[in-house]
Amino acid sequence: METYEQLFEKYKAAFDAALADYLSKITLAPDILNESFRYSLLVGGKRLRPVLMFAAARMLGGKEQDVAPFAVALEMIHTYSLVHDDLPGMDNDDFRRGQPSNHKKFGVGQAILAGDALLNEAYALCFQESRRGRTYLNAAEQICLNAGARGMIAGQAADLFYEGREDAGRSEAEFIVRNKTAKMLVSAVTVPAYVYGMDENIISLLAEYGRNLGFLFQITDDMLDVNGEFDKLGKSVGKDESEKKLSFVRLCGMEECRALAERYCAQCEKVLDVLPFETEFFKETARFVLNREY
Ligand code: GRG
Repeated sequence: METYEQLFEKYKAAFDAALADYLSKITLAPDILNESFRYSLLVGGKRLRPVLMFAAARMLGGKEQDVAPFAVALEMIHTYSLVHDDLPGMDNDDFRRGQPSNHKKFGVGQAILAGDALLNEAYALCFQESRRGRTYLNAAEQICLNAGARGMIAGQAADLFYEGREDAGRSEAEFIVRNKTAKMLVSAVTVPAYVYGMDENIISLLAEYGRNLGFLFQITDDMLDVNGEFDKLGKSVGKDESEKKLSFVRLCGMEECRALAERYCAQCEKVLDVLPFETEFFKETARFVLNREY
């Protein structure tokens, strides 16, 4: 029996192979776009979203290859969001995944374009997959909705808007997390269920897990911004405080954040217990996120 870590690494390796395969088929011009596009994709990252997507495919009786192009598309969208988030007009971060952020290496203009290219190529992949049939089309639509103006972008817009505003509170913070962080995780776990044409009840339980994991993920992210280490995180720390972000730490303090994170973790496990599948990997993932140092 494989341990959780071995299983995680197996899915991660399968994803890296799928990404390498995708990249081997495209060469972008000019060279600077080709380089900036690949740089942020290949510089590292936990690959949490594709790993969850592959694990969900297996849990539902399918295999990694069934959803590999969607996993590549989702990680490309995630990567574009990080490239744009690091720009001076947004979070202004010089490091990401332990390396200089895209704009530090290629300049602001090229980094904007690298992000745009990642997003558009991801959509092209979603369109290609949609040709496989209606269930793939449904899956592709979810990826686009969750990443777009009714999802991650809405969360990011609110995140920027509420910076430094004393009148913003818990419901605004929840809007940010639900959209900016959780919806991408909802995509990760629900896409295989859409592809396999599972019923609404299964999809909504998986989405509920993704939402709870998203809150857990963001709360631990906020806490790591206070007590995490640059060497482990690969990105700057202490920025939420200096930029007066509407973070959970700012709203509740560290102690209450830990209790809240534990509650979201327990909620993840509770939802998983209702699913008629072997869900241990997903429970372990919630516990990993609860205790993560990176
Ligand atoms: C620019 C539209 C737009 C959105 C940006 C991703 C994002 C939204 C902002 C980054 C800041 C942040 C705290 C986002 C919440 C989600 C999050 C913690 C992303 C980082 O994900 P990880 O830790 O990154 O999975 P790796 O590098 O491991 O892939």
